Amino acid sequence: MQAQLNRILEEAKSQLQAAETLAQVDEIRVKVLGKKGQLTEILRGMGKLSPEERKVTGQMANSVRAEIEGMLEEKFEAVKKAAKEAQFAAEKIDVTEPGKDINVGVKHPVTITIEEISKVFMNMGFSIVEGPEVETVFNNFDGLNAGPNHPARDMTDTFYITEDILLRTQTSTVQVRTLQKQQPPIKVIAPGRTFRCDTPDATHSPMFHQIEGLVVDEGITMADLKGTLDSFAKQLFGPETKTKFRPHHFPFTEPSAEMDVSCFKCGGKGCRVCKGSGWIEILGCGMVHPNVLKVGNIDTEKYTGFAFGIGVERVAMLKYGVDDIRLFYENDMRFINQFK
Ligand code: 2NL
Repeated sequence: MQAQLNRILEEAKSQLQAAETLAQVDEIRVKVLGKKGQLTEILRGMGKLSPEERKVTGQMANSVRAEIEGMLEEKFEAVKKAAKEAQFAAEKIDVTEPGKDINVGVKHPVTITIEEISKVFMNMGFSIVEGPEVETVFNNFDGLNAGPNHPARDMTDTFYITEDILLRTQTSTVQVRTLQKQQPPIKVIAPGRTFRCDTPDATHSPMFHQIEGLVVDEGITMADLKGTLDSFAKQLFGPETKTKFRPHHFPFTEPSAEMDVSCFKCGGKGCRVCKGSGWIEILGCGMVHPNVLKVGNIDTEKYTGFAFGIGVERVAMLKYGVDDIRLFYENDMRFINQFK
């Protein structure tokens, strides 16, 4: 029986040494000290022994039990401590580790161009006005002196929603609203999205952006128009830039003109950007037609004005050397990220 006790002790010792988890330690406790444990069985069987044997074996059993209990306690604490250390190690935060890169967006080239153009005009005292993309036929055509038979009203050029409602084909609609709301002096630019029923190709898109400008005050002349737009061209394309005005026709201005700038790439000698001519067409402009001023009940004897319209994508394509307008709308990040 004493040999058995020794075996139990040695076995418990070696098993406890190998144990790694609380569950394993407890399993050993149950196996040795549990109700049907090895040691419990021996103590139970001691009744059959002679009093002397019982005394010696009892003492030994008690000391073995004490030793095993001590070892269990010790191992229990050790395993608990190891588990805690492992948890701390796993949860350790390295505050010196570099952070993950945040993917910050970039401005779209059309946005950059609108902001650049707007800044030039804001520095010259213009305010920015905005209006809806879904508009009345009146604000888009009649109010701009484009009579009932004007070709631009054609279904093939304009997205009509109903007979009286359409997607604006130019941002002049915002200026018609301004004329109706406000008496002169008026000095505004209207940037925004515009829509025309075009099949997309390298230079056409059914949705594009415009910035239109409008100035109305006493004594405004063609000289104000030329001075303002020449200064704008020099600020956007560089101080060496020259401008020239070619006669043109728009229903909402009289006289009307288109403004060309000397090529910012070759300086006017002729290159691929200006197609050899040395000049690049940049905007349409003119003196506001009296019929348009009348829409805002503005006294056409007292007040005159000038207006202009700039195609944003066209300017962006020229400035950044983009040869296909569709690239602006595909949102391929390899394209967009080049304008950081
Ligand atoms: C172009 C031509 C132009 C205007 C827009 C305008 C607005 C009012 C009154 C008179 Cl409220 N005119 N806008 C005038 C001339 C030309 O745009 O080719 N744009 C890309």
